[in-house]
This record gives sequence, C-alpha cells and structure tokens, in this order.
Amino acid sequence: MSLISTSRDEWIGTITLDNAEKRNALSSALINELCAALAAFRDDHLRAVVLRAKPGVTVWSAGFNIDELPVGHRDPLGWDDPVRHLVREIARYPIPVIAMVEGGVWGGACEVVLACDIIVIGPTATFAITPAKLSVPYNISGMLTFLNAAPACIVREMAFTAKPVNAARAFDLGMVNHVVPIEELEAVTYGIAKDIAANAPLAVSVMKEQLRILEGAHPVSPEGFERLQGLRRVVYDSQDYLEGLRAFKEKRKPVFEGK
Ligand code: KFV
Repeated sequence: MSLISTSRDEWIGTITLDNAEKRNALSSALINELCAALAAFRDDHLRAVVLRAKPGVTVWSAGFNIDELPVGHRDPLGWDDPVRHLVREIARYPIPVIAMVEGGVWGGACEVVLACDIIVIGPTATFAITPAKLSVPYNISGMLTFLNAAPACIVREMAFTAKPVNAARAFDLGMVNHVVPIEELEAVTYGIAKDIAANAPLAVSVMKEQLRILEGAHPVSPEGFERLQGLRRVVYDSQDYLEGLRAFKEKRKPVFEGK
C-alpha cells in the first residue's frame, strides 16, 4: 500500500503524505516513495511541487520514524539516514517545493518543512524541534537548516524545550511565508505555485541553487567538525538515548539521568 499519493495539474505536481495511521512518520519506505515522486516530477519538467498532507489532519508528520532509529552505539542521524536524504533532495531539487501545512510538524519533519522553498500554513500548524525529548543528537547540517529558518535564540528555545511553536508565532518569527484561514490554504498555495510556473524555469532554478549555496556557506574547521561529531557520539552512546527510545515504545515519559 502506498504511503503517499501524487497528482499533477499542468506545470504543478502535488505529493500528499498519506499514512495517517502512523501520523505520516518519516519511515524509509515513505521517504523512498517521496523521493521517487520528486524524481518523476523532475523528469517531466514540472515547475513547482506542493508537499502536503491530507486535508484536516491533526498531525502533518510525526517526524523521524522512531522505530527505525538504531539501538545504540551508532549515529542515528548520519549522512545516509532517510530524513537527510529527503532534506538534501528538496534542497538540491531544481524546482521550488512549497510546503502546505496544517497540523503538528515534529522533529525531522520540522526540518523537512523548513528545508522547503516556501511554506504556507493554516492556523492549526505547529512546529517542534524534538531531539531533546528522545536524547537524540541532531546532526550538524540539520542544525543549519533550523538556523537558516529562525533566529538563533528561537532555535535554542525550540531545541532546548522541544515545545511546539504555534502558527501565528511561526509567522511572526518569519519561519513561514503565509498563515491563512484553512479555507484559503489551497488557493494561496496553488496561487504561489502558478505564479512560479508562469516564470522562467531556468532563472528560478538557478536562483534556488544560488540561495542554497549561499545559505550553506558556513565553513567549519576539521577540528570543529570532529569536536561536534565527538560530542554527538557521547549522546548516542548514552543510556539516556536508549531510555528515550524505550520510553517512546512503552508510551511513557522518559527518565533521563544525563549519562
Ligand atoms: N515514529 C514512529 N511511530 C510513530 C511516530 C514516530 N515519530 N509518531 C507516531 N507514531 C505511531 C505511534 O507509535 C502509533 O502507532 C501511531 O503512530 C499513532 O500515534 O502502532 P501504534 O501504537 O498505533 P499516537 O497514537 O501517538 O497518535 P496521537 O495520539 O494522535 O499523537 C500524535 C503525536 C504526533 C503527538 C504522537 O504520536 C507523538 O508524540 N509522536 C512522536 C512525535 C515525535 O517525538 N517526533 C519526533 C521523532 S524523532 C525526530 O524526528 C528526530 C530526528 N529528532 O531528532 O527528534
């Protein structure tokens, strides 16, 4: 059974997350389907893609599929993890991707939405950066996605508290392009997609790539990189990391001890 559905209308493709049972958690199976859909739209030379969930969802996506996180002593969010693949795919994708969001956006899904080119949300949208709830060391390029999307003090608050930011605040902070009443969500989103599709696709594509490279222009020294990876390793080697995974499976609050 498919975990997403796709459709297209002239130059505009739509990918709809369609696994409400698991709250559209970003499993490798779902991400593989999503990447295949993006590849097909690219091959068909579409000009804008809308990434959305089904109308009325309370959870847009519950983030990384926690059941697929490795059980200890292995980087849970390394180069090859499914969310990293998807974020890279969206960032490098030659066509603008517009996230249309209602409901909760958690953890890795928050990064995926913030990696999209344009974000249009309804009033029920919320955004949470959740690694501290699980004792997961988020990865370095992922932290850069957050830093490029919100002021540093807001990223700190979101990452340290893991509390959701509501739609109005996300808009006030400049994290999203538009917050609109639910009945206008599609009209506004597809209006933007049509404006993009009416413009010169080569120019749009090159500007997208320019912005990606400029946003990523944060040199890190080899020593700095190794220090960050070493610090992350302490977290994923910890008992707290195992406790975070166990607590989620047992549907209880984790008890963290800082070791
Ligand atoms: N991974 C795997 N399964 C998940 C999941 C996730 N992230 N979120 C929900 N599910 C499963 C859940 O186990 C349950 O399965 C079903 O989806 C419905 O969830 O087999 P089951 O028991 O039916 P419920 O019953 O919890 O749904 P609901 O009461 O509507 O609550 C929704 C929500 C989103 C508030 C709750 O499911 C939740 O707190 N999920 C975890 C949210 C989260 O912490 N996400 C961050 C994941 S870690 C991450 O993204 C990263 C990379 N990171 O560093 O933080």
